[in-house]
Amino acid sequence: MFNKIPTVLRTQEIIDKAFSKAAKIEEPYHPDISDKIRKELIDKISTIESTACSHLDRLVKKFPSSEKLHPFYYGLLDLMFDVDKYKLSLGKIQWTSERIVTLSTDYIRRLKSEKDKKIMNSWMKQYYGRFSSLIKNISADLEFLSSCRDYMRKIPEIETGMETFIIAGMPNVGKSSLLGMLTTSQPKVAPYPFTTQSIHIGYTDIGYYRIQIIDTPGILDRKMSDRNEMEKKAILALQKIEGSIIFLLDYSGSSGYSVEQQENLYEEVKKFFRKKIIRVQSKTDLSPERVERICISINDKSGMNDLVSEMENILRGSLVPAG
Ligand SMILES: Nc1nc2c(ncn2[C@@H]2O[C@H](COP(=O)(O)OP(=O)(O)OP(=O)(O)O)[C@@H](O)[C@H]2O)c(=O)[nH]1
Ligand SMILES: [Mg+2]
Repeated sequence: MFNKIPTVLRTQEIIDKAFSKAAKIEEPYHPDISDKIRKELIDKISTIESTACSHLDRLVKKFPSSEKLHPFYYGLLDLMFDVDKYKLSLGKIQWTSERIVTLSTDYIRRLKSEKDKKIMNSWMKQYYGRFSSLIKNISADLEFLSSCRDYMRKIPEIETGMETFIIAGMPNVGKSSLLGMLTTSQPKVAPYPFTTQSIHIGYTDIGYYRIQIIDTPGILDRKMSDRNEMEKKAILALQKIEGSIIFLLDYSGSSGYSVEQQENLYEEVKKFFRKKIIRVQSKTDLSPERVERICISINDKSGMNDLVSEMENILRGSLVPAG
């Protein structure tokens, strides 16, 4: 979605592009010199209008409108810049495009009923000036939208309509190994705003369902109180994704985190996300004592069927109204 936003030309670039196209217009031979000039000037105005307006209209069309954004994306955008300012800037761009059409129509109409070459040329000069100042008026908006675009393109593309499982747990408990086990192809990797980490997204089918699994290294593996405000909000955006959480607990001691630390994080994730959570004990080849109902080991590939059928139960349940 965000990859389709075109490069935002700046004020001077739009003016240069429009004027240089207009400069190339030349009427072929015409018996009447003032007819020739008139035709030429009218063509120039139409060219300037269409060059500028097609760029501005494309911006308005291709920048996602904030009302239609999924709350996940809205949350992340709102962190970075004022969404009201974003709306206002797009509105100004659209208004300017409409003004350029009106201005051009007006000058074309004046030229049509004029015979005097000098007057025609002076109108043309006036048109150039008024067109330029309309464009210069949106300088700051173009600048602003251009930086929005740079930011938006870095936001990970999550399929907001797809059933999703988010893998959480302390570092080193086996999250990435599990993602690799559950999904077939290489996961997509995308930097996550305001965190030092990237998220990894994989896809697979469970029963009839196409699902998305998100591995969140460095994101859901630390206490929220250790986070700054921006990080907290960026993490909270994940809450807006419909889905459930697979929480890995490593009782083998090999992750370097105590059971207590892991339970604390579990409580926090539960509180923050209020989503269904599947507790899964990992690395059971190292510590065979089963504590959780679902136990897996990546090394001896055990327990995957149990986990997958639990995921399927949740998927089925999500289609049945609660209660
Ligand atoms: N013995 C054993 N080792 C495992 C198992 N699952 C993962 N590991 C090992 O545990 C280590 C950490 O696994 P990762 O999958 O990278 O863990 P992670 O939770 O993604 O770690 P971070 O991304 O750092 O948070 C790796 O050396 C894995 O090979 C398992 O089932 N059994
Ligand atoms: Mg990992």
